[in-house]
Amino acid sequence: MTARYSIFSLLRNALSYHENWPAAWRSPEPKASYDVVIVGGGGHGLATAYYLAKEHKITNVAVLERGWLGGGNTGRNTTIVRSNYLWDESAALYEHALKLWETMSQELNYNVMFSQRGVLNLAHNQHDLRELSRRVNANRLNDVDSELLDARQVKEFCPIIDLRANGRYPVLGATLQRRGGTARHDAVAWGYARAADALGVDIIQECPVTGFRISNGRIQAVETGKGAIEAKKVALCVAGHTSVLAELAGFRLPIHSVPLQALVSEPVKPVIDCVVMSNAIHAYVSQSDKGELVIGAGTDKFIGYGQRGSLPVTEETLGAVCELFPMFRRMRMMRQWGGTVDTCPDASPIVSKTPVEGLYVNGGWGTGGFKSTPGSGWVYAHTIAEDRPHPLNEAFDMNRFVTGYLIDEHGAAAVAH
Ligand code: FAD
Ligand code: PYC
Repeated sequence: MTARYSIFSLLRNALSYHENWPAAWRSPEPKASYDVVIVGGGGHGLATAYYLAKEHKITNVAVLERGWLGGGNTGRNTTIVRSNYLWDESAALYEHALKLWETMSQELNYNVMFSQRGVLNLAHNQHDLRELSRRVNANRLNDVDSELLDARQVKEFCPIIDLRANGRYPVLGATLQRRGGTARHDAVAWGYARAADALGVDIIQECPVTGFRISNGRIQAVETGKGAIEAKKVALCVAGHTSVLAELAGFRLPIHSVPLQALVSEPVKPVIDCVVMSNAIHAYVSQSDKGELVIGAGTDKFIGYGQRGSLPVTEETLGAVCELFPMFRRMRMMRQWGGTVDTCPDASPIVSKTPVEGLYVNGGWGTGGFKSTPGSGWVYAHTIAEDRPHPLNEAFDMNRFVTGYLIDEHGAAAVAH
């Protein structure tokens, strides 16, 4: 910890009501031109900026965010981190990310509260059990820690689960990834922002990108609410709006955007010290350090860009959650919100060059991109710096929808896409 953030400075700022608290990053006016402009100031965009500066020594970089940092899905998700994906390509990418999570607080000198409390994925019928055991075997072949638990072991690991779940969702077993867990989502955005800023990256909020200047098939500049900004390279990182921005740049992506919602309860004493997910009932539960239950629901089944979800989805999720955890029945829900997730037909992301030279795309992470934040930024920075993918994201090229080499992760992607 530097002197600027020492215990004395914390005390001084507490006593002065934080009035002199130094800003964690600058807020410069945009320059006329940059080597790289990143569109979108969520975790992925900020991590990309950080790794461009740190790993590739490219520091003449701007991150343009239309609202505030982390105000998109980064600050709206339920913070589950794991790497237990089915296919080799995904396991390699998400496991790379998980390894970066394990050192992130030290790397950024910012406590992102990464807590490896273990993630359970429940099986409610024989089919679930077979699917999950296949995934456990595949994970182990890829050196991803993964265990198959029977019902008794599930109860030992998470005693408040009712295995009968009212007969509707009996628990027959589960997978467990012990290295999985949760993190504080906005701290991830702030940590990457502060570290990128310290390496010279300009972070510019309230700066929407409204168009692209393209000449002879090559990107020249972005048009923004603060005027045109020239750029040698432009990198899209606009979860929820990837297809909208791609269309502005003149190409189409097989992405559709849907609302996904979450809610938190009133805070209570610690009752659940792991993460429980169930694909069948589209619900996932953990408890935050403040004591709130963090509960995620399924997606709405229609395209929508409003950052909210519909009531029937919440009702269905809470009904099932109360059957799995009868002790939650009398708890009050305090807040509900939604995000817009952009999903690909194979429930895998796109991290790729595009038909426009110098323009790159990172999106389509759907309901599961928080866990990939460091890995995504790391491989995307490589792709931008070298103008070719890193081996870890080669398979996630947008051309897979032409070649047919899809990476079907519907089973591991958690919430139905
Ligand atoms: P964002 O944080 O959305 O950043 C994109 C940014 O681009 C936004 O800040 C937006 O304002 C900005 N932007 C958009 N258009 C423009 C423009 N024209 N100009 C400038 N800026 C623009 N994933 C998990 O791994 N685990 C989970 O538990 C999990 N739970 C989730 C629960 C919910 C309710 C939701 C909504 C998502 C969840 N996810 C989860 C998915 C995860 O949140 C996302 O995949 C991930 O945060 C995407 O990160 P990002 O940085 O790409 O996107
Ligand atoms: O990808 O693990 C996940 C997830 C959980 C809830 C939403 N996404």
